[in-house]
Amino acid sequence: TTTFTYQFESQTFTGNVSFPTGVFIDGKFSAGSKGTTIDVINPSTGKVVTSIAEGTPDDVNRAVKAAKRAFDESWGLKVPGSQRGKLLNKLADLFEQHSDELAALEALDNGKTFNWAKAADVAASIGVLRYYAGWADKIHGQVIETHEDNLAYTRHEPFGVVGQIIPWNFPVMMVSWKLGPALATGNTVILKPSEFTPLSALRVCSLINEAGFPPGVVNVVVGYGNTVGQAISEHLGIDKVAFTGSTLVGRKIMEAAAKSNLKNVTLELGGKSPNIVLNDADLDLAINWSVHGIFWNHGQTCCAGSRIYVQSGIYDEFLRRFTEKAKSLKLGDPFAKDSYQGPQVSQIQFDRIMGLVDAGKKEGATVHLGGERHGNEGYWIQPTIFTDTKPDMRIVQEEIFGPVAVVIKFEDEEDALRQANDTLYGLAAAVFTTNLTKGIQFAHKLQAGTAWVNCVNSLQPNVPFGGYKQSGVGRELGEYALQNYSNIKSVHVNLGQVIQ
Ligand code: TXE
Repeated sequence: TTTFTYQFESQTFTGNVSFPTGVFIDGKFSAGSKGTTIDVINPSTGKVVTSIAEGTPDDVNRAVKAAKRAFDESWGLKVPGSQRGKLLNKLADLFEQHSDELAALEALDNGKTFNWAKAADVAASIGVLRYYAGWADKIHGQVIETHEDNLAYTRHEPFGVVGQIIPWNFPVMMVSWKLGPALATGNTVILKPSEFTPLSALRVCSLINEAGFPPGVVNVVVGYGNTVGQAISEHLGIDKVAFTGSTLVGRKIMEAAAKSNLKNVTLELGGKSPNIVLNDADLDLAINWSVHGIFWNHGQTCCAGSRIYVQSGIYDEFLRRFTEKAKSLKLGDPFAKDSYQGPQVSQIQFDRIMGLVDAGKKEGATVHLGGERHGNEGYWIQPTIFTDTKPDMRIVQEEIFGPVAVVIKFEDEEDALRQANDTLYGLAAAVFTTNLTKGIQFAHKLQAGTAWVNCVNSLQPNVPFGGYKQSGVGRELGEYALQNYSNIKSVHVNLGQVIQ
């Protein structure tokens, strides 16, 4: 096992972070079964910051054994919900104590700014862990009245061992979204962080031990998607898999689950969220939120408002002021106080985004702002705005997952709704209007799992989040997420019915 040590300096945090890395199984760190490593790259510079152990399908097998043993002996329904809640709260306390470190690790291997990582990602993670800590002793079934000679009731039982595969855009937040409901309901976990952003999840492993979770309750195996991710999806000893990532990989996971043991699958996938601004919108509000919607987290947000439909009466003014605001966003060192935008996460994502920007140019859209790389090292991209698009252009249909907006003029509200819903995706949608009745009518007609009126990106631990159409299956957050992690058992007890 190795230790990662790094000296961070930012306006709000200066310190040494040092923690063991490796494959985390049964409460211990070790090398992966092949003894190989994965380089962790700082996307601001493109340089390697450390190497961590590469997990393998053999390591997944080991983790499944540990998780199964933990489930049978020291977790699941063996442990009262109040105790599971206590440990989740302890973990939240430790997240709080180490929030600077966790935010610094996000800035280092993801490239998001330290300040946002701390104020949004880490703070939201703490909120989610506490929310599910509160649920842990409030999970129960129902007594169902049938007839006098029968007692019927349901139990909400954990699945057992669950696999969780998470992406790189919100590394630590996805750890909390996944662990919170899975542990509250009594499951044990094998978590696979993204190979691009493993550091915060590896730091969390030590916090899990410190919180006092029994060994094997949480196991973390960092590895590649087509090895470790695939092994989790098809493992016969894993009873459920939860995934956040691309629609392409979500499909593979569902297929692997179908071909193996028909494990329960929940998916949180991509999006191409529409953001509709009506003539009567409060323009300051609409512009500020719209900028946040697409440029926050460098556009690497599954619910990013990447298609902005603006009604003709305000189109010119909206575009002018939206562009001014986008221009004013400061690209810079993720650890600097005034930086808003850092680099994209990886060379692969940089190339994918620039490929789509080029497709937009070739297909005849106008580059109204940006459209080029920023600087000459790392994976930085200028905030980019396209206009004069056509509905079938790739930049209008495909998830770009970068700081790239398309701004589209419309006349008629029905037409805006039709265009907004003309997508394979259905994760989120927003509408800006001062007419609340109209806002609510739009919210009801938009085909999306989340509809925002006069805001975007609003997520709360107690409000469910998930996709319509090809944006996903199942819901995370809120009480609804507990269903993702519970098997419902019906019990019938005969109280005197006689059969001849
Ligand atoms: O995601 P992948 P990528 C979208 C976004 C982005 C695109 C590609 O559009 O441009 O996906 O990103 C693991 N079996 N989103 O390629 O591959 C992988 O190791 C099992 C939206 O990085 O889906 C990682 O842990 N697992 C999204 C996780 O899947 C596999 C967030 C996500 O990576 C696997 C990220 C396999 N065969 C990207 N292949 C969102 N919903 O927020 C890969 N993985």
